[in-house]
Amino acid sequence: MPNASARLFSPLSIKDVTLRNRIGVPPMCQYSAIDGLINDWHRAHLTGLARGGAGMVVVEATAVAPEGRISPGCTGLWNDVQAEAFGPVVASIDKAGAVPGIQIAHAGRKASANRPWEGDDHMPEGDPRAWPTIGPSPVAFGANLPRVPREMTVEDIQRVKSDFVAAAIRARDVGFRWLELHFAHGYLAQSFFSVHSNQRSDAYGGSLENRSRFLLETLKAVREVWPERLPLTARFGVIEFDGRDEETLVESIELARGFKAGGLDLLSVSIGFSTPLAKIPWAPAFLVPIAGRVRRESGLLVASSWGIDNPKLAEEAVASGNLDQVLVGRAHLANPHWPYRAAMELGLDRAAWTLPAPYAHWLERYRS
Ligand code: 8CM
Repeated sequence: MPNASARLFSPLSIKDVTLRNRIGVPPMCQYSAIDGLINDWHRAHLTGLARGGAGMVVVEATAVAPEGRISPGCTGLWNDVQAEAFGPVVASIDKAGAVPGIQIAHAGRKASANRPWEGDDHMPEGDPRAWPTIGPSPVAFGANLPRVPREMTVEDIQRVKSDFVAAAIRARDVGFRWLELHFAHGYLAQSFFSVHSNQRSDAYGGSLENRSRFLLETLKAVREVWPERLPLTARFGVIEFDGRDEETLVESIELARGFKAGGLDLLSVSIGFSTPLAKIPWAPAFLVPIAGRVRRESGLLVASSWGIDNPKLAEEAVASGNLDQVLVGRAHLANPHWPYRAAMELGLDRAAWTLPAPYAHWLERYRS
């Protein structure tokens, strides 16, 4: 008997937004923008993913300030010209039946790097394309990212928070219906939370409460401008795999409860990437049980990713109650029609005509 009731293909409603299934495309940097402007490469890429059937497509880490870009090729949302360039991208994702989302980000001490195919390392300080980096403390990440950031003043902290707010307003006004705050992967927000990068002795460092402050204040400020009826989410690294994992997880779950109280609608559970010394136990879907624990102990809806390229693992992650949404990244690069393949593998090939909905539903949209 075909499994005609796969949980992976059940809709997910959050406030006024309904995703046609539990498959999401997480933000994936293309390093192909000039001056932060999104272009036709991104539009073709993101539209392809949207028409492939995912319920949601999130635009790559988009910088809230020029110095917050990971590389010179990152997209930005720090001015109105950039915002305007997003218009056709949003319309195109939307028309293909996926909910258009965007991740807004500040790369902190990991900013000012070469693109992956240029070395994925910090541009040398004398490089005319490089810019000075900032962070909670003057501590470098190390390894390929050796540059020491300038310690942020409280004025810097206020400015970056208002940069997040301004970017959220632009994202709202250009029609995005899903906003993700990049609080993960060792970038600025995660670096406030992590003891690997935060050695401050003021209100933004030290205790769990203080290390959480930048993240909770940014969430609160963005929540005030992001429409109440639209999902506000964050990606956050709940664990580092640095040998103090239980302690970090307990702290992360406490922060996740704070996120929930602060109006977050869903947490994208990821890895901290705060130290090059981490020993990450890569394996298919290895983060799913950890995300499930965060879900149970925080009461938040959760999504997660990492090595979920097998449809049966994706289905199991939802059916087991560990994830509300499965983020399929690299497998989507390999096959933008991954949801269709998943439907076939899960025995839903008949239903597939209506379910990743794209094919019928998408044509319906193009008829007008
Ligand atoms: C690139 C940019 C931003 C991110 C990223 C990457 C690559 C891998 C990853 O996260 O895990 O958050």
